[in-house]
Amino acid sequence: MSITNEYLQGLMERVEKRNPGEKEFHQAVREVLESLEPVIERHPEYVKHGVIESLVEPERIIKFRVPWVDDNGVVQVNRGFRVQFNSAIGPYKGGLRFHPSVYEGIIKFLGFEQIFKNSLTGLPIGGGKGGSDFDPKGKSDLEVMRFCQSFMTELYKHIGSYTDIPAGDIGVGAREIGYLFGQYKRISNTFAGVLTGKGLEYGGSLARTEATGYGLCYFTEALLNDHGFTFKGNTVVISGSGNVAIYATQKAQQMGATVVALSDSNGYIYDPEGIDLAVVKQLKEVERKRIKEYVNFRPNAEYHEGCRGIWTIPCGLALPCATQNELDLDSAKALVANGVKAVCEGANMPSTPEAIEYLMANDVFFGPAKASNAGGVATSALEMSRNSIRNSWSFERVDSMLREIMQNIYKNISEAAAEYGLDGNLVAGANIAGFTKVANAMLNEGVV
Ligand code: NDP
Ligand code: 2IT
Repeated sequence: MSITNEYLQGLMERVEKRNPGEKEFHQAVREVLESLEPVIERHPEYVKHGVIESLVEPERIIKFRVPWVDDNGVVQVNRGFRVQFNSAIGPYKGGLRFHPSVYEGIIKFLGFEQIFKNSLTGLPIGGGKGGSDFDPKGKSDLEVMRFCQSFMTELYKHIGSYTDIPAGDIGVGAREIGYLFGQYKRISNTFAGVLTGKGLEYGGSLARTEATGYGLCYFTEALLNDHGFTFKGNTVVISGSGNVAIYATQKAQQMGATVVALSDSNGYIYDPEGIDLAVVKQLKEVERKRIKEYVNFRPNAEYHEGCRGIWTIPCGLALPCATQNELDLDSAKALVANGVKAVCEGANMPSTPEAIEYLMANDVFFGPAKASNAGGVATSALEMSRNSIRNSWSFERVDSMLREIMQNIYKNISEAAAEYGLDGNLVAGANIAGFTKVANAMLNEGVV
């Protein structure tokens, strides 16, 4: 697909010029602008009032130095970011990513997509994202703690439970959120729900750990059911072996599927008898080891170096849950050749535009990240609401709300696609439905 509308074409050119070198951000904006062509034909008021022009420009970008001292007493200096993208429908909300590949373009793409995703949850949360080029891999707990304390020493000035509420993402899990929360509390003298994904002892929500992976499966289930299929009996390939991948595996197994593969940034494991999740959890959540070690516990499993080969494994369902652009055109061709039925995204923007086009052209049901991985942030919003009320809900209650939210997202984006004559195009449906609510809020609040 390409942008044909002259106004949107001009806007895309301005975005590329104003944000040079930020290719992930360009990719995310281009996909949304492509989807909005039929919307602005029907609603010229969005153009007249500069809504889309405003939407592609973050409300605020905070960029800061993060100095910390390693275990050898040497000073290390990283970069911290928080992109407060859009607060039309609620306070900025979105995760923090700690990974050496992080730069402004990655945080902007994630923050931009978060606007639409958060809108789709139906809950009052705006879009934001943050992070650092710090690499938690191989660092001691004390080094991670010192880094988190330094990061929060600057970030705390810009966040708050009614302003901006960060959470986890790649490289930021329960340990990091704990250290960040502790430092926020210490220097602000406030015990507030300013982060989500907190430990259960200090205001966290049951089922938040599981929420993104479970939500992905609930969304996929809704999509499959709509076409007369279920998870049961399917072979599933899931990339990654972090928070999202682990709980997607757990739910897919509970739903009667066989998950046969997982990966990390070095390679993938193939276990034709089905992944033993207890082994994966011990290796990844407790010991923080590489996925390669899995074969030491499962003699019939294989380990292969390199990530992309995972998509050559025959499967009915593929759930990319690692990182952006991990599923390219060749991967999509391999999946189609092996008869894949559906691809639903657990990671943010894991499929390249060419891969998405190929999958959809070959009648593969495709669930875009903004919709299919929204369960994590939706449950974060439930955590925020409980923190305001100062109580908590049971696991079962949160889980059943999550399932309902994911079913509603599927229904709403399908209807939005159909409304514009794009039946079954969930990429367009998610972008249009997510956009409409935010755009109307911007119009009502006054865009200038
Ligand atoms: P984790 O840090 O828990 O796990 C990330 C996984 O992805 C690891 O297995 C990691 O391997 C792999 N990975 C990371 N970077 C790369 C890379 N450049 N190439 C190949 N593999 C890579 O993160 P999450 O599970 O939380 O996040 C996974 C994805 O899901 C991300 O795209 C994130 O933005 C998205 N997401 C997360 C949500 C959440 O609630 N946590 C919510 C919605 C989306 P390795 O250990 O080798 O780095
Ligand atoms: O990409 C995402 O939606 C997340 N990393 C979760 C964000 C959140 O605020 O829970």
